[in-house]
Amino acid sequence: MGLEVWFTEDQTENLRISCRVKEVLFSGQSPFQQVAVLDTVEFGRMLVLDNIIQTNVKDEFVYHEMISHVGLNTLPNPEKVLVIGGGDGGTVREIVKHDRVKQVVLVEIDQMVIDVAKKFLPELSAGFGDPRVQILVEDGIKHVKENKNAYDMIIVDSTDPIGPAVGLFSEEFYRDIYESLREDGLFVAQTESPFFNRELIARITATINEIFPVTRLFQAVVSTYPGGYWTFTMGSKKYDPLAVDIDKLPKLDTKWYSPEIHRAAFTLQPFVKELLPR
Ligand code: AG3
Repeated sequence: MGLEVWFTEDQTENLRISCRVKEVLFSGQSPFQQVAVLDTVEFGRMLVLDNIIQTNVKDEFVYHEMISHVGLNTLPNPEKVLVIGGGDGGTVREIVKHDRVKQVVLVEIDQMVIDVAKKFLPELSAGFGDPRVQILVEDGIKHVKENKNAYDMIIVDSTDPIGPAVGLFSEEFYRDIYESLREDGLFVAQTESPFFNRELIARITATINEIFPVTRLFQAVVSTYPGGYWTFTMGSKKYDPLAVDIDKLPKLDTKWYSPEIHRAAFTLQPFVKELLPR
């Protein structure tokens, strides 16, 4: 038997996930974080930031489809879309599947993430070549502050609420997002695990509920994230994702999202429901 090399993420102080590694394709320190691309036996190529699994070519479709299509299909006319974070490109790849989208702005703080995605994760970064896509390497918090009434949809495709991403989970940021959206806009953020981040989800949904007329929590299964069960939170100024006529949704080439899933993703188990504001 050959040499065994394993990568381990500490998902909590008391829980770890390990993946057998075939090869370390890239490892480098950016001004913001440790950036690595691993070729793993189980999940194929995997992006790891500060030793936290971000995405991999095997299960990435779940997260990227859900963070994009649920919101896009809630809006009648999502012309201009902003992605904050998401430097791997998976979210942009899903957004450009919609003909109604005329412009996508990706604001990623770390150039190194974009570079390694282009080089090692072409399946994800493919959308960067679409002529509607503009990439800005800057701070997303600053960008929303400086661009008022500018977007139909904003997607917060962030890392966990530690280090550089803390501000992307703050009340001030959600208020700036509200201002950065057009009058009938909405936003979707990844909001962690209902097993391990219960206070966070309760706080976020309560905060968004104070700022936006419509607050919705939805879920999907992401096998490499803590608990394997993940949430997304939507704040909307006008449109309710549950009021969408799912029989009229556009046909999309997807592997997780579907009209039925658009509806079903909002069906929450009691232990998740109890996190929502009453
Ligand atoms: N964003 C990371 C979600 C959080 C994963 N957390 C964890 N593994 N502890 C994913 C970025 C993909 N575009």
